[in-house]
Amino acid sequence: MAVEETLILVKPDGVKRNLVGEILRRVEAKGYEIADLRMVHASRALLAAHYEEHEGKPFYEPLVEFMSSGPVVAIRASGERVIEGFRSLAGSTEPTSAAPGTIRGDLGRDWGTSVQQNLVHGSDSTLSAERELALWFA
Ligand code: IDP
Ligand code: MG
Repeated sequence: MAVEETLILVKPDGVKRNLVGEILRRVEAKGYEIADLRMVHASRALLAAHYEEHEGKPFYEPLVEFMSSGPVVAIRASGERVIEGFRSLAGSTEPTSAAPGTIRGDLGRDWGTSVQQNLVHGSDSTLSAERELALWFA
């Protein structure tokens, strides 16, 4: 297995709740390397490109709105199977039912905004990782 890179985002809820350090801690504790990191107040254009697969879905507009509501922290993480590994650390999409031990399961819940505020994003494939890293670390 080759060393991979993935894009992790600490979403605006994670930044507002001062969980950047806790999330980075979990990534580092797992043994992944933080290869690059920046804080970004994302433009609509960047978010539209990032979430292009979700365009037209009912949650798309509110999601883009939420993601532009404050700064996010973009992280280039690297390591053996880090794409799958970070998705596992993050937990399933819905924070209320995400497994304990995961970022979303331990730190997130339903804030009345159904699923949307789930603290982190992680690329879901090598293709997405390449595409997303190019967007956020242009
Ligand atoms: P993922 O982040 O676990 O890969 P995706 O299905 O790719 O989940 O959805 C992207 C993001 O869109 C989610 O992380 C969440 O913030 C938001 N989202 C997904 N499904 C819903 C929904 O049904 N309602 C509101 N927001 C949603
Ligand atoms: Mg996704």
